[in-house]
Amino acid sequence: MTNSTKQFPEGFLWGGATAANQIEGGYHEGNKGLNIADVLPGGKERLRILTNPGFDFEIDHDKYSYPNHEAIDFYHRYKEDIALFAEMGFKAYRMSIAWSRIFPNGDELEPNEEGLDFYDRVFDELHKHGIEPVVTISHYEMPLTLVKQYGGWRSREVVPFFERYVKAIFARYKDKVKYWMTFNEINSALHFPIMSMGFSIEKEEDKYQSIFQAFHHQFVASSIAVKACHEMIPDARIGCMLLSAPVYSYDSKPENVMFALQEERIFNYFCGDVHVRGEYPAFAKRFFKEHNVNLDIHEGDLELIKEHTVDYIALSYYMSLTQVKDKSGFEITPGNLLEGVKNPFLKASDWGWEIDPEGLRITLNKLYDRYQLPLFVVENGLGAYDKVEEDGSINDDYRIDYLRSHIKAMGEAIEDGVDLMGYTSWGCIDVVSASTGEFSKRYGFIYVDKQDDGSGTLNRKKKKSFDWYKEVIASNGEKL
Ligand code: BGP
Repeated sequence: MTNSTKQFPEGFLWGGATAANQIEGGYHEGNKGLNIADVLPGGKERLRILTNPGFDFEIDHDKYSYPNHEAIDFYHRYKEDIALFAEMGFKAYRMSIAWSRIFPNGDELEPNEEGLDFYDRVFDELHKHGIEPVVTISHYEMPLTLVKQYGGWRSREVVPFFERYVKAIFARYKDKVKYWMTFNEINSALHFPIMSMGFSIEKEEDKYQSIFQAFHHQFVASSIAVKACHEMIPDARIGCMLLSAPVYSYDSKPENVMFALQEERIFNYFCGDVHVRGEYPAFAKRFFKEHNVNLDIHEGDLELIKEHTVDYIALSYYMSLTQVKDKSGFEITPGNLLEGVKNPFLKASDWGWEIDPEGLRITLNKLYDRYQLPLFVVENGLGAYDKVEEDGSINDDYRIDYLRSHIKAMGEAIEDGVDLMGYTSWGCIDVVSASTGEFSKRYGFIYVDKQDDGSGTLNRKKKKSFDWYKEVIASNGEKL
């Protein structure tokens, strides 16, 4: 099907996205230290850990498998993978740096040269192919020492360690990386703080106090990073990264509409407001009061946050959420560990994530109305089971349909007036799933022969969507 509306601007950053912990493997190579992802088992056990207290952060090979340890071995195969990205015509590749490769325990004084060297080689390879690196500074991979000894982002002591880390990577890569973002899906911590904040909630009554105090530490850390980036790499841009899911009211009953608005404000806008406007939003006051949140704010924090706000907003978008104040009698959807009620107008993926391209247009419009800052869709995609046919082909038309409809929605948003910088679809090559630790939940244009039981050759194979996306990029979004 052809669509020739010329909606996407010249220089639009088409590409794909991954994260170090889900792709690299080599978990103890190059002097890397352990990070939080290294101790997360695969399968059902992971889901239990992400949503329940009492995880001890120890590796137990007799009991569990650890899919992130080898992942898809990008650590050794990055040249082959980047060549495939280049073949698709990627303009940009979003990736993350594993903090624990640069500071293995997180609290050392000097960075690890082998870790720095690895990313030098990756960035050089990308530039060789004319691909712009877009780098997440922290994507679910906090050094384990900071988790175990300090309590993750709950502790203020982590802030100077993060500062040392960001300054080390800015100094080293200032000529190679011009697009940065701080914390992946920072707001996801409201639902599963382990991955991004490095702690689990032990007592339900402490939940909001610990999460919002940790947010405060991350906001301070983010402003330190923004300040350092602007000073050290004046021609770079640095953004925040938000998990975005518009929240619909199930019906027009005013109490449900208000409930959906509250959910949307706390989940979608709270972090964005602080990152972009440099202030805690007005609605936080009542929320904090009602949830017994008393923030420990140090002198100078609020000024720092106000002065060093982000240059753009990066976002992930997979699905929308539908809410009703009283959920009894409603069917619940388990999307991305976020809980909503079933939307009768939407179909869902095999993992219950409701597919809603119009929701992407709505999200982009809402974010742009609110912030008037450039937006960058840095994650979007369909997790699906892929079948390798006897002739070796993988006909992932369902993925093409999903991506096509979401790219169309972005085109509409651009026509609506939204300033959109680019699109890097999630898991451009199959990766370990963050929420389930499975390999069989695949997103890629490139299939990786790695199975849930850990078997497989790790060979790469192009799916049908590979050639489709190549055309999309070559036509700057016109041929869908
Ligand atoms: C986001 C994360 C990614 C990624 C993606 C898909 O929440 O930033 O790391 O994994 O979701 O999620 P999943 O792997 O659980 O399907």
